[in-house]
Amino acid sequence: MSQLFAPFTLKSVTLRNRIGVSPMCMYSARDGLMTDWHLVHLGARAVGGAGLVLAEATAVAPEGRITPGDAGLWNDGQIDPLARICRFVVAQGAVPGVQLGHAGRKASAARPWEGGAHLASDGEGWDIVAPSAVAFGHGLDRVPQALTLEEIARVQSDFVTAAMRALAAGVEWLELHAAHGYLGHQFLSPLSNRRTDEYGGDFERRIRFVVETTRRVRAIWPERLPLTVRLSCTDWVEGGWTIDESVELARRLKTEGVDLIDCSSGGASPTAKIPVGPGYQVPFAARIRREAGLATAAVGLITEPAQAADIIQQEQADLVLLAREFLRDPNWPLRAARELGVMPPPRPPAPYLRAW
Ligand code: XEN
Repeated sequence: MSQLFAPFTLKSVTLRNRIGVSPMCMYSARDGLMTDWHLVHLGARAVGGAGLVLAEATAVAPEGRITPGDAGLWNDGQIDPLARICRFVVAQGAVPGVQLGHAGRKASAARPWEGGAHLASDGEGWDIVAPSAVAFGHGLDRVPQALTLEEIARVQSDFVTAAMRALAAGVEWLELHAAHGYLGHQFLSPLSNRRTDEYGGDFERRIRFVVETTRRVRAIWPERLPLTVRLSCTDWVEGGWTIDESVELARRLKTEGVDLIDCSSGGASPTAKIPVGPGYQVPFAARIRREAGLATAAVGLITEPAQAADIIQQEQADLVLLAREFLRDPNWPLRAARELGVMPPPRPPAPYLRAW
């Protein structure tokens, strides 16, 4: 049988297969509250057979939202809408997860379909913060305020409190977002981190924010539940964050109790030349898995059932996370099982049985 449909156990959580829904921003929340849109978006993919359903980058503080439409977990009122989604996802046989994030200098932007540029703080936007007062550029041109040490500690506390709310909502798989040029990644990358204190400079100092935040979250996140970190494994820019650094960071995160690295790339620089193609980030997942001895998830232009099955078969990653392909086909896992001839085929929900 294709190993793509073999169960995967991480801590006390077992996924029915190796297929996850990658966290995808919907920009459709109101005041950080997930809406019916999120229930249908995430619920449909649980119905479609995904093993893991990860909700989008969810802001730990209002100023950490990418856009005014981002989901959040910065207040207790935001627990219930997420809890409703978790209950539905579990009822479909999938595991519900959430990605916690802070956008840093990429915050306060218009939704992509409204242009994606920074919103002014005297309009719909808000003041933005980052490791250093360096703008991203290309429409995200506002210069962020460099975080003080007190403010860094405050953001880390926000991650902890948001994680506690996720737990209260019934989330069983927690991912910390340290990729795609958002706050955690902004600390890691020399392109965005120009600090001269203990949070910037050499590798040890640039990783401090992510390592400390992870340690503080792991301290309250139950040992029985997986904690994962998404990394941009390279900036694809000379002088930027590298795959070698990602391997070493993964080793450190393993000792902090991280269970899996979700291996993406890019997002730190608008001028990066990224060789986008089928499975282009898979080699990062393979290297970290092999050299850091940690489970990995592969993501990025994984679209074909045979391609996904190969990644798992060749032990390049423990999981595949699909993003845009899941938008095209919420039933991708059921279709993949049929194409791969998986026996016995996974059962769709009873009301859909006659279509499969
Ligand atoms: C390098 C960008 C990867 C794709 N995106 C990721 C997002 C939102 C915008 C698009 C994220 O991680 N929240």
